[in-house]
Amino acid sequence: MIDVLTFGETMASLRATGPLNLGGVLRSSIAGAESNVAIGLARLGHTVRWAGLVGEDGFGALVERTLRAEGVDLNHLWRVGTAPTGLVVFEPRVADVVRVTYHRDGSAGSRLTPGHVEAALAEGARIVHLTGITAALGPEPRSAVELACRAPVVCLDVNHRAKLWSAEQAADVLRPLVPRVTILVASEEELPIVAPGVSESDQVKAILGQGVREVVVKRGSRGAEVFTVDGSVRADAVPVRSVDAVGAGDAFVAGYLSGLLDGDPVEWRLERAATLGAFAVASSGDWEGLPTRNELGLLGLAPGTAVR
Ligand code: KDG
Repeated sequence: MIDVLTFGETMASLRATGPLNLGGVLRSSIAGAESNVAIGLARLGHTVRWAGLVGEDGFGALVERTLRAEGVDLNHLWRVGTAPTGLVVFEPRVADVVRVTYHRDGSAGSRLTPGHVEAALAEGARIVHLTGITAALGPEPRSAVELACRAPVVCLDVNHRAKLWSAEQAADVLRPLVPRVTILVASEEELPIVAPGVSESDQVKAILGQGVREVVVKRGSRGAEVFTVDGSVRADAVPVRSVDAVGAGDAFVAGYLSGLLDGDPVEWRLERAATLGAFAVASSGDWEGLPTRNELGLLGLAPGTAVR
């Protein structure tokens, strides 16, 4: 059985070297929260399948070629001629602040239906990884997420994207899914979307009370904490020079799930999650800088080290 099945929209990405209105160079790549996780896991040697739709265009071919090159299983990738591949543009504004613009309305990826993922789900996976982004794409993608929540082990990353839907809309859709989730991942700001309560501890209690096994709370540069019915474990972030923080949350999830698949205790899973998050922050692109297994120790090397 495959280790992880994930699905959603993967777009072509364009990263600008400066403000868009001044012109300049755009570097093309691909971006999508779920495929970022898939690449992170594949680089660490796990078997991972991504399902979704791309347009029959150059950007769709880029998505397909990139994921294939990264060792992600694409048996359930669909090419459609009736809609274009979505596009996301990253525009650096000032140091460490990037503006994100989507061109994804009516995109191929947003035409995902339960039918597209049914077969992949039937084939099974040790973990099914989902994000709130897919549920935000429309009623059909949302139904696909709801269907996937019937899998035995589900990881849901809230991944709220305010440009796609409001916190209230997200809460209406995601809260009913919580009882089906095994591992819930959220930033501190996202917790109120999935649970009632004024304080974080009330929110975590409410989530655990619905049968969720692990609540993973991301605290950015202040690290992360995992809550279970037995208590909590926390870890610091790994300090690195920030180059591009986009994708750090997905890298964190890939590290956490990798540790889980390896049978590691929560402490070690968090350590790997923090390490992958740091790799993403310290390198340009959503996923390009993620490590292979034998590179995991690289961040511990002294600055200026040449690895020969
Ligand atoms: O987590 C990084 C993602 O946000 C980025 O790759 C684009 O998937 C994306 C989205 O929908 O925002």
